[in-house]
Amino acid sequence: MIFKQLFDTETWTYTYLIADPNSREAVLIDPVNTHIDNYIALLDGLGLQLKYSLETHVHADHITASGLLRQRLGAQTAVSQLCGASNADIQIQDGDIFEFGNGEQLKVIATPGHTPGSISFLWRDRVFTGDALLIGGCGRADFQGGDAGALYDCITQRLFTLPDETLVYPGHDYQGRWVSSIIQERTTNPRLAGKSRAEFIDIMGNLNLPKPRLIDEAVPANRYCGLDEDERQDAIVVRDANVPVRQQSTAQDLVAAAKQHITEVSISTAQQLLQEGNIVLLDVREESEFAAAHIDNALLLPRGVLEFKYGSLPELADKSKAVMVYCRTGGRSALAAQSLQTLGYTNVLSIAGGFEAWQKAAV
Ligand SMILES: N[C@@H](CCC(=O)N[C@@H](CS)C(=O)NCC(=O)O)C(=O)O
Ligand SMILES: [Fe+2]
Repeated sequence: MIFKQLFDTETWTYTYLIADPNSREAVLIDPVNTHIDNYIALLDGLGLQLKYSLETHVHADHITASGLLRQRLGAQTAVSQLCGASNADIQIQDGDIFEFGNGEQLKVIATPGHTPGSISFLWRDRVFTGDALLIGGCGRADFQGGDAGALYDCITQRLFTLPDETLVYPGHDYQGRWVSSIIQERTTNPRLAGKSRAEFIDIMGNLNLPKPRLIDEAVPANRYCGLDEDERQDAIVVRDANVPVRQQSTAQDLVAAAKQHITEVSISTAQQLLQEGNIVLLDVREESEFAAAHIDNALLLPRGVLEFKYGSLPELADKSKAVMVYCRTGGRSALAAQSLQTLGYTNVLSIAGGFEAWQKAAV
């Protein structure tokens, strides 16, 4: 078998690659977005096909690469159903088994407490514990719905009951350690060895750790497999079983193709057209983006529901009237403009560079 433990020096995160050298099928556990190109090069170099990108939980300290791995390699993304990450391909439950290669199995053990959706994966003689059980420690339980009592229960009842020699591979280590074992943690982990549930809860309540640096950015992004708002909308991978994944269209390909069929206008032209009036301005971003800030007099029509909701806007009743669309950077609006043309609108424009360019021009 192929097994690699990878480390992200920025966030002290471990990522694991497991692969079957015969079938060439591979699995990644907890990939980090900044390493996407390294993963692709590694998989390519070893001639591997990524089947699953698995998460031990919704991370607070780094952004997952799973959405990018889905887009670029066609991997299936999976995270616990308790994580609120509804666009992951697989919503994991306790006891689920991921099969890959020639009969290889990764078994899911629910290990809540660091977060409600935290899970561990058991493969052969190894357990990947995410941030439930760390080497000589454990994940904190003071944010993201953490629960120290639940953490104590699952570590003592589900992890410490695995065979003594089971190797423990954690989601992080902040002191350069790589691997431990169940017997080592059960007998020497200072937060757990010989500690009662109440003592553990007390220890966990007094860690006084600062918030992870990236928490406000990472948690929302990880609920969408690590994709930002624009990428989520544009993350359309056309899957055709007859075409190898690497040759299939990516969101960028689809946007580039749409731009061949629509008319883009610069910010200054857009400003001028709005001043002249008699043009419908459509914001095709998500409601939350629109609520944060938008161009005056724009109407909200998110790209994802455009075909279903355009009929409810009286301003769009006349299909010969000029319509100008924008999004954050011009990708979604290119696709939206093309959709409007397909729906029969004859005079559609898309603002190049989107709202970001609009705001820059206003400074
Ligand atoms: N300093 C780190 C924070 C690290 C952190 O809080 N890590 C979490 C896991 S997401 C944890 O449970 N740490 C346990 C500990 O530090 O004892 C950062 O800013 O990212
Ligand atoms: Fe974590």
